[in-house]
Amino acid sequence: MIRATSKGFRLHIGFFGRRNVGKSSLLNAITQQKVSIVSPEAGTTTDPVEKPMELLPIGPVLFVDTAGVDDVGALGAQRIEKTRLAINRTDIGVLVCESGVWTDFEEKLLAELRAHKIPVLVALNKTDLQRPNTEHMIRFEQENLPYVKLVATTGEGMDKFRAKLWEIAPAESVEPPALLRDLIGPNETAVLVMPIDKEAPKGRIKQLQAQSIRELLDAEASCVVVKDAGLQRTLDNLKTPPSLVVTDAAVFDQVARVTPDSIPLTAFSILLSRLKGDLVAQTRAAVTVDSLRPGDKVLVAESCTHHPIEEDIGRVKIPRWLQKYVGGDLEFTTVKGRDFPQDLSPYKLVIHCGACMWNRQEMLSRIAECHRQGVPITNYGLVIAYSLGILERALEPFPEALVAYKEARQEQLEAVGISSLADLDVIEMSLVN
Ligand SMILES: Nc1nc2c(ncn2[C@@H]2O[C@H](COP(=O)(O)OP(=O)(O)OP(=O)(O)O)[C@@H](O)[C@H]2O)c(=O)[nH]1
Ligand code: SF4
Ligand SMILES: [Mg+2]
Repeated sequence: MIRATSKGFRLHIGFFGRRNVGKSSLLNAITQQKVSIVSPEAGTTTDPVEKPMELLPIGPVLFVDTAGVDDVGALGAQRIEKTRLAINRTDIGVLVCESGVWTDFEEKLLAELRAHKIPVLVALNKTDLQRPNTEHMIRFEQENLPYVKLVATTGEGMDKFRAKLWEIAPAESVEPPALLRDLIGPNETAVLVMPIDKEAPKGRIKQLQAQSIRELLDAEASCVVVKDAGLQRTLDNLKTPPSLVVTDAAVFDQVARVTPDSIPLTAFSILLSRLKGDLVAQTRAAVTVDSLRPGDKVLVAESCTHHPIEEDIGRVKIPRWLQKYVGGDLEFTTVKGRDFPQDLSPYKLVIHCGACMWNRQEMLSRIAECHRQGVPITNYGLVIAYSLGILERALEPFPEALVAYKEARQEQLEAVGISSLADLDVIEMSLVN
């Protein structure tokens, strides 16, 4: 069974504003359902309320209604914090305000959304009670800030609201970037290696795997899906070698051993780094593994919560491979979902899962936060491939990342006094001999 579009592939549209301006009323008006509680009391919405919907012509979206940013008291501060976290995953920000009213709160929210490079639509609500202020509208026009006049309680202005959302929707939402369809041509074959371990969802395949199959079909390519144990037999049986092998990173080492060097090989999580994160930056971060020393702290972050299995990739396999590479014990901390430490200074490296459940904006926000604090952030597949000595191979399908990898390696070598990769080959050869 393949489920409906997961959250990670929906355009996230967040409603932000002061309390009582009509954010929840607007959510109910656009969805034509009573999704969020509405009341004249300020502070009705406490936790973000999410509603997935098919919004034509945009497609699958996720509306997120939030708590007002002018909330008060200790609880209020926690609610505001949750609203701030919602900004991290917002693709379009709807700044809801009462017609004719524009305070410091609206100004700061606008600055915050802009700082995140989020397209903003100002919703001037309650226009039945007060006319919009002309000066405000002149300012919006001068700043090219789109706005729309609404009465959320009656649904007035909703068509214009929908049209404006479509106007400012990022190009990516119209033509979603490729997971792997650009890596393979018509009539070619890709082999997808999917171990069915205890972590695999019961009776179905993961959304990411389903999307991979769909993209290969869209590319008029053939797709062979195998478990890791069946890979050798499959490769032996194929008359023409596949143009690409994509594996779950948990079995990267076995798959790399079985797949001939002439066949391009990568991992699902590396595809995810390109789709949801920043493959070049996360590749560079993988190389910083060389500066890890025994005793260093490493943060492993997963975007979703799942029950870890015995040979869990984040808790067991990555620590095992990485400690072997570093030659000593490292101190690992694992976090899940949105529980991410605010202070990253204790950590030398952050290793993130592919974030298949998240939209790109949320993963990019997390990467930006790590960069702001000067802590490198890489990804499961990249760090596994690096510690197994196969990252260069795994990056061959991605020329830009491959260049970044070689540059980063060169910089690392220079830092330890070896002038080129060729010199390193000579040193490694003489060590082997
Ligand atoms: N007259 C009028 N009242 C509105 C309009 N939109 C919302 N309201 C009313 O304003 C009050 C607050 O609406 P909500 O939708 O709960 O506002 P909110 O921004 O979600 O409020 P919090 O969850 O407390 O932050 C309710 O009494 C609504 O009926 C509108 O366009 N016109
Ligand atoms: S841990 Fe990350 S990559 Fe794995 S399923 Fe959860 S969100 Fe997706
Ligand atoms: Mg509300």
